[in-house]
Amino acid sequence: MSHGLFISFEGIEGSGKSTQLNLLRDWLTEQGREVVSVREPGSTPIGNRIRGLLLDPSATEMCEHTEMLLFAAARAQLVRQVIRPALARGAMVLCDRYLHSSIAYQGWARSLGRERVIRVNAEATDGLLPDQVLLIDVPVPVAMERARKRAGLDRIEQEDLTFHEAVRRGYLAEHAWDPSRIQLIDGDRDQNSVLLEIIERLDNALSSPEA
Ligand code: T5A
Repeated sequence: MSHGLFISFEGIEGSGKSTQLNLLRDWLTEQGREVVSVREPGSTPIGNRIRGLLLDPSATEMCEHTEMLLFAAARAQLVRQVIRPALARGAMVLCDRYLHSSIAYQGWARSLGRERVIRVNAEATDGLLPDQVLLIDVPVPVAMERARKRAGLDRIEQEDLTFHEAVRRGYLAEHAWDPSRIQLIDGDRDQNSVLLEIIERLDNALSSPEA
């Protein structure tokens, strides 16, 4: 069975990961590759319903465990309905957030612990890990300034600076833990420079016979 390449984009809100995902998708499509792009939570009808609940600013009573399990539930659906079938036919899958968001946000910033989040998600994803994780890193004040320009903040965006700093520290700790899978990319530059670095970093993975 052929196996495509699975790449996730990670970073705090406003880091520019969705922008980079779209730029990379367009670049890969121009190269004639089949690209499937998805975002978390969401990208399936069930996942979108779970997304509505997770990001609803009025759902203030939601506890950390419920939050972790709802993200994992949306992921379980996405893996089985979209990601696995796409990889099985040899497509490239670009995912805007995946497991490492849960590790950074719920594991680190909500203090549930990385091991617990990894355990729960091993079941949800059936052990499917991205081949490469692109961590777009930007200082929190820069990212918040970018995010502020948009209308309305969702439930998680409304958290204070301390929370977002904890998320960023979590991501950087995960990079230190697994530097060959989690590529650290400086996102505090113009969009094209960031894209060029991403393409350079993916060079080996893109030229492997499986990609
Ligand atoms: N979450 C998610 C968890 O807690 N656990 C989980 O397991 C998962 C999967 C999802 C929320 O859920 C949380 C994390 C999130 O809080 P979302 O609505 O999907 O929320 O939002 P985000 O993924 O956070 O996406 P954002 O749009 O907020 O941030 P991005 O994707 O990092 O930023 P982007 O690309 O949209 O850019 C933001 C702005 O900056 C500009 C863009 O034009 C845009 O205006 N920009 C730049 N400006 C200057 N220089 C650059 N290099 C720029 N790049 C982009």
